[in-house]
Amino acid sequence: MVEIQDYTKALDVLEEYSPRDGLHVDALLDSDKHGALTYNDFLLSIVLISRAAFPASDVTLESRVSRRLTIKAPLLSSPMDTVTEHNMAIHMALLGGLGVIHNNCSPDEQAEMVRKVKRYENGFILDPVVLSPKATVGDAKQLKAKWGFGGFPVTENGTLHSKLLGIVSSRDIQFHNQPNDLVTAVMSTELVTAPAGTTLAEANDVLRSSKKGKLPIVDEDGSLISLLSRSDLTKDIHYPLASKVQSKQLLCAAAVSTHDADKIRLQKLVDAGLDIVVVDSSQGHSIYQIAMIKYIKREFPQLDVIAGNIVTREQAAALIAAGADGLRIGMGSGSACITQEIMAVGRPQAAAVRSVSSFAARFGVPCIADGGVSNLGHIVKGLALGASTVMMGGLLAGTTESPGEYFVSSEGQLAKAYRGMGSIAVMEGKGKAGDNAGTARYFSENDKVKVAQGVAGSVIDRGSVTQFVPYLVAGVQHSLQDIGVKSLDALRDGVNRGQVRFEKTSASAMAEGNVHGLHTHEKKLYTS
Ligand code: NAD
Ligand code: CPR
Repeated sequence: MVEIQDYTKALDVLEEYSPRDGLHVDALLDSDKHGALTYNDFLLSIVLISRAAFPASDVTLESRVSRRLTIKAPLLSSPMDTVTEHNMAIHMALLGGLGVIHNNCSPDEQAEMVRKVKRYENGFILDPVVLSPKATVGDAKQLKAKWGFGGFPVTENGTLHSKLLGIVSSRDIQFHNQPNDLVTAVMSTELVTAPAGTTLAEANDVLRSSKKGKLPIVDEDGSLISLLSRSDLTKDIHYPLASKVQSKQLLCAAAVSTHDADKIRLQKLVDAGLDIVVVDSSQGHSIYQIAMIKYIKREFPQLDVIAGNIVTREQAAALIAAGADGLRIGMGSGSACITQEIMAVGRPQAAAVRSVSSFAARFGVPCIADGGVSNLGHIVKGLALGASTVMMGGLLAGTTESPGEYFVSSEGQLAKAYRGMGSIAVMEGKGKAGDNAGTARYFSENDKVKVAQGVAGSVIDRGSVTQFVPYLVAGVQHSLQDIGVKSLDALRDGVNRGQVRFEKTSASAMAEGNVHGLHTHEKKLYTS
């Protein structure tokens, strides 16, 4: 029998129900009731935020990566030697995210990578590579190979703030087969320049109309004070989300360990222009890490420090008290990780993210949900639980921009190496291809027996991050559109106020939520 005849009363009748359908996030993550959960154990279910119509492209994903620095796409690549070197860091930053350069290399090599990221895109290039009139064509070719760009100004003293004599462009040297000839023999001397004080917009106009590749900015004596590059202009158009600092250089992050020797490494990274340092350890709550955070805050107050890895409020409190500007959450959740199996420590990632990030939020300290992300939905879940950004290793290791070469796997698929940073291969200093070309990390070298916390393996080809990351960004935007929120702040607010609800899933519910019952299917995730 129908109890209520008047269907227009449906919304009024709904008000009689309390609590609302679905679970509040804290009820979902009540470990007394449900145990500790991870991403696959729940779904965002009932969305009570009213759905004003707006396109997914209206959703902004701007989020803080550390106390002082904000990025437009909340996605980070992990400081692992099969994931993030300069090429990945440059592309992650161009696409609005951030790559953290690994430290399984010499301090000089790591600093060189930081330098490459910082030099990659500039508004005004304040420290351009400058040649002296005594430099040869061979020198210019070597510099082009090293930096990946050509177009070097030549000044009287071979330095900035010295009289500009000409510019050696890539075309000037490309087919010049006399490497010992001086650059002055091939450089262009008919230069279009702009005076000191020119604004970026004015300088861009001059570059556009001059059709030249580079625009030197000179003072009244004709001395070079900075440079503007045409290729940087087009990068601005292609990469509207790019993560930049005020100088318009790309944002750059790199990892250091808690070992004392890494203080020298850090100085080199800072000299190369580092913006964010990630103190990398499997167990962040240690006297070593606390000492390192305090040292960095004292010696490099301009640098934001991300500390970790941690999974509990207690660990978070210790690192926040030491001065951490951001926290990295995840112990044992990584795809190449055997920490939980071998060490019996860790925490399911959803429980860890909620617990740490809700505590850290009270101090305005943003958190990174690191590890265990194997699909787009996991990114949304990490963000919904309170993380400001999400860090990925395995998901990005198969992209063109990760270090290492593709190879054909025994199953005939294109693949790349991926390995945990506490795997035997890394501890023994094996190169990424399994050779001995790597640099042994500074582990507990006194230990006679090396105990692995991760494995070495491979992941399949994922194409370029220039397609993959925009797919992840668009996917998160669509998810937030479904939820009915236009920003990550609104998402977190909706979750905390119980407007965005959750549902705990079961194994059979998960099976239902995935493709099932089809004879065959192709799982194509995106087109671009
Ligand atoms: P670590 O450098 O933090 O620790 C290695 C050893 O050195 C430990 O025994 C530690 O106590 C010791 N140590 C650290 N600082 C010291 C100091 N100043 N003086 C004396 N001894 C010191 O490296 P790790 O924790 O073994 O991690 C190695 C890598 O593997 C990292 O990249 C880490 O992110 C990764 N990892 C991550 C997880 C995870 O769950 N997130 C788990 C395992 C490994
Ligand atoms: P996935 O994105 O591959 O799931 O996880 C990446 C994260 O795994 C890294 O950012 C790091 O925190 C963690 N990790 C790296 N090496 C590890 C080892 Cl040897 N053991 C456990 N976790 C590791």
